[in-house]
Amino acid sequence: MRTTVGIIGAGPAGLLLARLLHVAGIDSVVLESRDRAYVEHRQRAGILEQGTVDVLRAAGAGERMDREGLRHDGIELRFARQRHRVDFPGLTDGRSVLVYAQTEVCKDLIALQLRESGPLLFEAEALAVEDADTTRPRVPFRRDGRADVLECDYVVGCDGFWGVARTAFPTELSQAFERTYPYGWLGILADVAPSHDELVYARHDRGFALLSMRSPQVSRLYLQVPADTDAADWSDDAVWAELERRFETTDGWRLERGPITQKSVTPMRSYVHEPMRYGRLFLAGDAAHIVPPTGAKGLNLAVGDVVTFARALTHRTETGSDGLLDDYSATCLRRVWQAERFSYDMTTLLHPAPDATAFEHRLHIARLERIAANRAARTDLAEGYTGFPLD
Ligand code: RFL
Ligand code: PHB
Repeated sequence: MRTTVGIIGAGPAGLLLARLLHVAGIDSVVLESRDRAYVEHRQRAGILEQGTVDVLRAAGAGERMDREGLRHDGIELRFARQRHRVDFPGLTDGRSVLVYAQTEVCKDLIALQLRESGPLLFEAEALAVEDADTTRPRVPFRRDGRADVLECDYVVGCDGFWGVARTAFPTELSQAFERTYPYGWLGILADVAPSHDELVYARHDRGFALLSMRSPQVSRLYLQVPADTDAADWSDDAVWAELERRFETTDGWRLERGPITQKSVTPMRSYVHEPMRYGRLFLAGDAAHIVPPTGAKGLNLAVGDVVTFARALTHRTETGSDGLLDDYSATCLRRVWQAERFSYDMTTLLHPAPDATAFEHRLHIARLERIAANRAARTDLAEGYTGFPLD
């Protein structure tokens, strides 16, 4: 098999990249190790920044998103049993975010790709990236028990944190920056209307809690838990009781319970691999960087990377210049590090760490009080949450 751009991975990064290249008249082949149902039902992110929404719409993938997505103009911060709203449009010249799940983004992009664009091969596992530093990189892969090779002009590794693309970088050229957190999130899906019409981020002495949603009928909720927690150790009743404690307010706000349909634990990690390019191999999305989910940035960062790559390759096709491809890593990393900083700040602000001193705990409360009381502090949060510009 031969193509211009070999794309490893059909998560949001790989799927959107294939679509953007198709729109630009550049052919690609997507290799995905899992089956279609798995990719379409993997529960992950829920918040799209304005810039992500604009990109999906311009790529022709916005029809259902525009119908079913829920526009949110703010979030609520909750601490010391008090509620504090952060209004996005008023603080950011009109920006907002959209609640539209990653599962739905993937379903829309897969349907488009299979209907209109180039090959998308499920259950096709890339085994390596070879000859990345030449003009003819190759991706050996296995499908239906058979070995095959995808020959490309460029390879984009969109294969997530556990993928193979990153391992093709020579170790002497690679640098990894990493932090793990001593806690994770226990996430549930529940068949009950969200108890609030905006997301609620709560800091409580017992730990962080987040109220989010998938639709007007389905709630998504998270609890901070120790990093090694097994979701099976939490009964449904225990989850609801703990959520009630952490969301409790002085004004009688109530959390509605409902049947829990899914329960799992997500670890928390910050990670950046530099550089994001080696020869004709480019990394995009979680393959290159991970953020803890508190800032809702993971999916949005992946979108930024593939937009940057598609623009750079289109520029080369139109002008013959490699300039933007050469700048790819530096361009992406500027935005990545802003998102890393924001996600780290949101995480440490809202999660009481088991090893934190009483002094540090009080500092975090003071930071929250500053955000509640001061417009400049709130503006900084609103700008970060609604998204850092692509350029
Ligand atoms: P993905 O979505 O991980 O997709 C990578 C794809 O590559 C495939 N793959 C391979 N295919 C072929 N050959 C190989 N050798 C391959 N190795 C892997 C995988 O099967 C997969 O389909 O990465 P992408 O596209 O970069 O997208 C990034 C986002 O998925 C990610 O940033 C966010 O979902 C992060 N994230 C969350 N972000 C939020 O903003 N809010 C959340 O609540 C949230 N929850 C999560 C998350 C990430 C998680 N991970 C990665 C474990 C929960 C989890 C569990
Ligand atoms: C989600 O809805 O899954 C979600 C929302 C906001 C976050 C993280 C996860 O910060």
